[in-house]
Amino acid sequence: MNKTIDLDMHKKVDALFVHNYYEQHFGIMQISAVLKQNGFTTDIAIGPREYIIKRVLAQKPKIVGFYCTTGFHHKNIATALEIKKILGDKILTVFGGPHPTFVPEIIEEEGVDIVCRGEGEYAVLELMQSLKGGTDYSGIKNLTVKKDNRINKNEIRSLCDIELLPHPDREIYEEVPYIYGNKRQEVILGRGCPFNCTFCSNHAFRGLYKEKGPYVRLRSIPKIMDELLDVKKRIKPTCFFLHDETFMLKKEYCSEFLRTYKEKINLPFGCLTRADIVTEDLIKLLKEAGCFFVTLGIESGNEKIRNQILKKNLSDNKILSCAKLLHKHKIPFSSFNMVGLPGESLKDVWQTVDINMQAKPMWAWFSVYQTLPETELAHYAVEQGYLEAANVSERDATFHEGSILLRNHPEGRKIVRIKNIANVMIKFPFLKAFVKKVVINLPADGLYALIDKALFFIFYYSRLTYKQGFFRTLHSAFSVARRLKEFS
Ligand code: B12
Ligand code: SF4
Repeated sequence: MNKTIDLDMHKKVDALFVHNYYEQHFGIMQISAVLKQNGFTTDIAIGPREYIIKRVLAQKPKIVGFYCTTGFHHKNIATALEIKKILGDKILTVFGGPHPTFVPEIIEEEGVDIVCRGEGEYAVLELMQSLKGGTDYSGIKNLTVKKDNRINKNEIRSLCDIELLPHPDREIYEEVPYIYGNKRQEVILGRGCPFNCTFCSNHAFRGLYKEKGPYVRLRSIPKIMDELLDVKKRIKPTCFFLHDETFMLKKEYCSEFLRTYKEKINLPFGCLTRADIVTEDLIKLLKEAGCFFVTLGIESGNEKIRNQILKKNLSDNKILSCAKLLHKHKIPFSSFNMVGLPGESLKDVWQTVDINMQAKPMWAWFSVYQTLPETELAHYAVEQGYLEAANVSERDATFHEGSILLRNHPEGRKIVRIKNIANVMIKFPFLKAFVKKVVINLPADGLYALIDKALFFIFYYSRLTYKQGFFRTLHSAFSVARRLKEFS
């Protein structure tokens, strides 16, 4: 990409947003839609630090807004500091997303002017209106504001009525062709999840929003259809992916959604679910509506870890019967699994491989567990002495490679090797004995990581980029790999 031409293309804007991965981001698309509805201009910059700084200088926004998940915050804070060093008071750096929500103390960092805790649509709108009108913005709800050497931490506002929000602003990605023109378009039907899994931020979000309105919300089906029809017309995707964790929980809503989707949209779609909410009737409905892929969480093969430590509340039986039904109705699926959980032994990790060998997913997604701030499992890891409290938000490797928790584990390297070769064993179970005896004792870590990536492309990525053709899929995979490298 020629960055000079690229920069010339980008006009002056009111708000410029930044995030660190190469996928659509709903939080930013939603904030941008509300800003545009109110007459403000927005854009997005994705790329290495120098590129983001050039874009800020070229587009002269009033605010630069960073979406931040835990682990990526250091890089964003460093970029913000560089921007502040050049532009000083001419710009405000605003941080939002899960990390600033749970660690608002990042406001003390030199480059950070404002932190947004929780939902950002109306907080950012009020901020922009205040900047336009020249009024004081230090008391806006959800914002923690550093101004005139003082820090104002404001209260959390009520949860917004998502039915009243405009459709997410997909146009913000117009200059990022791989995202905007992606043949697989992402969709979110609602917000929130009612479960209490200890490793996930959902219970922490629910705590933040206590008495601020219903946490689990779904948009009306006509509103969603209106959005999808519009996307279908303008972007011409070959499939959709529904990112909601639990839209199938409400049986009536779900049946009505699937029936209307088939009638009005009629494109293949993938979705997430939990094994314990899937019934045979529901699977039939999914199949009829065009579902080509399902992802479900197994997390750990050890039932005690899964239910007592992770509080997943899901039995082996439920997982295996759900897998059986999906195979019966020919809906391919993938599973989410974690290794390196606090207190987990090598034997427990083998159990996770075993349950996947029985369930036979098309792809078993294995990642190394990373602690998330304000989650029950992170508190447990600290209480049990597996981790210093100060390290909960720190990362010394990506979730593919390792974690601070695993660093001190006597079998840490072997656990990562099992993670990297797990899918080979799931596809070719006869290799398990050989892997267990020989392969995990050989220090060929680079090779195992390569095998993991190659299989990921063949079994998983090609399916998720449904019907894009081999070369486009290959191109997409390389674009993502190249971009990820830029951020590492
Ligand atoms: C879809 C999704 C993804 C997608 C797309 C990301 C996205 N956000 O769209 C993909 C697959 C890429 C992804 C990747 C990852 N994800 Co993810 N993801 C989600 C999920 C399920 C939904 C996000 C979403 O769209 N929510 C709906 C929108 C409307 O809400 P929102 O994003 O929170 O945005 C609102 C506010 O946060 C705020 N806001 C957001 N951005 C900004 C920016 C500014 C400037 C301001 C002011 C406000 C603001 O306003 C928004 C509107 O109200 C969430 C779960 C969740 N409950 O949020 C996890 C979640 C965000 N993911 C999580 C994680 C851990 C990851 C990964 C690290 C996983 C991994 N192992 O790779 C990567 C990190 C990627 C990265 N580089 O940051 C964690 C983050 C926890 C944390 N403390 O950081 C979450 C919370 C799930 C969990 N396990 O608890 N993810
Ligand atoms: S079911 Fe999924 S989204 Fe819901 S709390 Fe558990 S891990 Fe989080």
